[in-house]
Amino acid sequence: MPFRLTADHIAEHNRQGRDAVEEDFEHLGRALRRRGVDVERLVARAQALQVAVPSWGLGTGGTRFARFPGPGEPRDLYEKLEDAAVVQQLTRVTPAVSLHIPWDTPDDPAAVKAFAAERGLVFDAMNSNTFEDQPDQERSYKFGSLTHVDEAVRRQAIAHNLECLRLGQALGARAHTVWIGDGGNFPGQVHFRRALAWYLESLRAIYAALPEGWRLFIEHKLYEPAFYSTVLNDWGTSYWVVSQLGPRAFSLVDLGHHAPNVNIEMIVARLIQFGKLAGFHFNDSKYGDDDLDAGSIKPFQIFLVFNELVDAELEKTPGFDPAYMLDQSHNVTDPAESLMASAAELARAYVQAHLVDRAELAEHQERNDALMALETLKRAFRTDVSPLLAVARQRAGGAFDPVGAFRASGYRRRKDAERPAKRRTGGGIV
Ligand code: LRH
Ligand code: MN
Repeated sequence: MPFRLTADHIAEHNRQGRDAVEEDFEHLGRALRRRGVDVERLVARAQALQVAVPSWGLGTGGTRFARFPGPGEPRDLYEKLEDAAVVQQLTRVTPAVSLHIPWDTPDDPAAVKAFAAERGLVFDAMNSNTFEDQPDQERSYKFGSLTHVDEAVRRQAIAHNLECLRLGQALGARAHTVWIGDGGNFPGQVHFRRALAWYLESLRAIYAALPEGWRLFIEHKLYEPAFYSTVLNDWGTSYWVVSQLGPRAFSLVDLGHHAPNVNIEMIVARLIQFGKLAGFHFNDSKYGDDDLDAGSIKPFQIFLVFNELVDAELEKTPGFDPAYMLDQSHNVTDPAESLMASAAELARAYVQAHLVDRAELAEHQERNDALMALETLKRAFRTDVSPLLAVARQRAGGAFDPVGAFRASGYRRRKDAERPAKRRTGGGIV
């Protein structure tokens, strides 16, 4: 029988850390009470956060130079779901998995759905892939897909997206994300206006096939794999397209898809105000689309993004229902550990954003007191909410310290014994 992490493993590890966490939690509770904040309200917020993990993030990622697989790698969709279940068991904020097709095409959707459900998992947004050619593919995507000059290639790419919708329906998903790498490497290679017109025309065909109750997410990206022009290059173009498509189309923000130093939290505020925010692919980056662990490079930026999200949440902004997903490439860490740490960083930023005294902030903004306005945000960001995040996880059946409990269980070592490396099936960012 494949090894499975049990509640006993988690309880055993929690026992070791209980006294310290509870002491810190009491202390934090007292400090917050002095600020007029009820720590239990924040525990409930921490437990309410739901983040989807990317199926392609459960195996070791790589770069164009190399990929160095780790021990006990998941070798197929079922083993990826096993690992995703462990991430959920320990963090209690990642009950959904986002599949990438054809990297993780379910051989038997009903069986995969049951396998996932038995492990407390559901399926989040589907992801299509027309940025690489499949062995049996008739026409190449070398020069584009949904915006290719050849209508037959565009039709082939549309058909692939419709197949993703069909698979997603069988799995119980309710959203579909389209990211394409279409663009050019040299001036003159792509006609900017015609390419965008073909993009909209192709997306209209996908939008028209959306199942009842589904949402369509489109994901912009400044560059890569195209290095001169990208058809869906920025949030403005994305907003125009989703406005043309209709009420069930939204713009998804991948934090790594912007030029350095772009004010992403302001883009988030815009898309919220325009009622067109799909949600996020959370990760972090130093230079380009590095797909590093969320909160590992710019934790203040993730806090400022959640500050905009919580502001809208508290104002009960109509139609505000963002989908939170991680989209990372784990090249040098254990993928499960990175996903657990990243999910915890999102919960931290979300709870800290709920710590912002918004009445005080509004006063400082009214009085143009820039310093005190910033100080009001920084006070929340400086608050170490680790004890309440740990208690929130433990009360929900998870671990005070997910990575610690994961390592203590020997899960990866045991999987290494169970999963003799075989030729890797299923893709992922290489
Ligand atoms: C593109 C992207 C997109 C996924 C891919 C794996 O950079 O962010 O969301 O399809 O990564
Ligand atoms: Mn992404």
